[in-house]
Amino acid sequence: MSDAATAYQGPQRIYSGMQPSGDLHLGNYLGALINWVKLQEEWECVFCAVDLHAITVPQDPKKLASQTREITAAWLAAGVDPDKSIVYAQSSVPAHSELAWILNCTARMGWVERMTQFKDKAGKDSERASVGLFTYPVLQAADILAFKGTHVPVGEDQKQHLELSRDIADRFNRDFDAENFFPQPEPLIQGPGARVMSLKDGTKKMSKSDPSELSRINFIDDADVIAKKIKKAKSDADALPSEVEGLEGRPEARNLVGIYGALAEKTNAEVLAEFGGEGFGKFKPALAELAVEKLSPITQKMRSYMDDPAQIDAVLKKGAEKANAISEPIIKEVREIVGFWNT
Ligand code: AQP
Repeated sequence: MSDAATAYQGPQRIYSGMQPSGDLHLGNYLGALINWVKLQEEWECVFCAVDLHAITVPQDPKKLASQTREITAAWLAAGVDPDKSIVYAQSSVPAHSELAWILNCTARMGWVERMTQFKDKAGKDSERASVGLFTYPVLQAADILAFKGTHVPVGEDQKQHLELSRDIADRFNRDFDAENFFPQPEPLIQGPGARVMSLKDGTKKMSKSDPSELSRINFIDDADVIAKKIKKAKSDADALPSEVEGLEGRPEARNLVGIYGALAEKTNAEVLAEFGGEGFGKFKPALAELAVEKLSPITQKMRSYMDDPAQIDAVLKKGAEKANAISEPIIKEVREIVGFWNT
């Protein structure tokens, strides 16, 4: 931990978010959500459906609100408890947009230009990408800092964005002579599911925006679909090794073993102790059975939450009230620090 992080004296608070931009997948679950559920037992937690982030790429206005309800339903079904954690939609809390603008004036072009996720998402046609997609990581910094979030549970793909958030917090504190006003948020990248890869290519992360449905397991997939996707997952011709070192240079095998381990809460070594020497013909059905066993109860609960949108709306409304109550005084202080008139 850096000196700046240890010098921050405010309360410790977990902050994290997910985009309501499509079906939640196994990567989102194992990389982030599973940890959220555990962390809420010990920490003050704030979890946000980041719909402002979602519109950095085109979204169907007729579907966005229901996508926000759906992701909330998935969280509740997975065990996020709105009596323990604050659960809300980003667009219902004005602090995000206001602080994002201020931090856009703190962040440096060179820092944001280095972000690899923009390069990946914008692809070759970056001239046509939205400005919002470019400044996405600054909004992410604003999300966390509007709540003075100190710890951020995310998958490994978000590591670079978190480093930027730390730089922005530090720069703001120094530019405005506001020592330790913002904490430097620490990433919490935990567990064997921190980097779940595509089922079709073990070198690419599992992602909502992958055009191939077979590349990911979605929360809403039923047992047959899960089994089919695992059966069709890319693997190789060799048997599984007995030692972890034997996964070297076998990205698909490593990924499937890692998924099994994350679902079973076992290390790769423990999984290989059980399956070393077996071929994929035996391992894949065992993985499919485990995935169905773990995901089906969540999917069922999620569907029943989705049948009651008023209940989800009530959770989001209450969450927005609590979120505004935390973020408004922080933004008021930011305005004073920046020197705006009539703060
Ligand atoms: N493959 C993954 N392995 C582990 N964790 C992952 N996360 C995402 N993919 C993986 C984690 O899930 C959380 C929410 O992510 P998000 O919804 O904000 O968006 P994302 O990271 O951009 O997810 P996708 O699926 O990859 O969406 P697209 O395709 O739109 O870019 C984060 O904590 C993330 O680390």
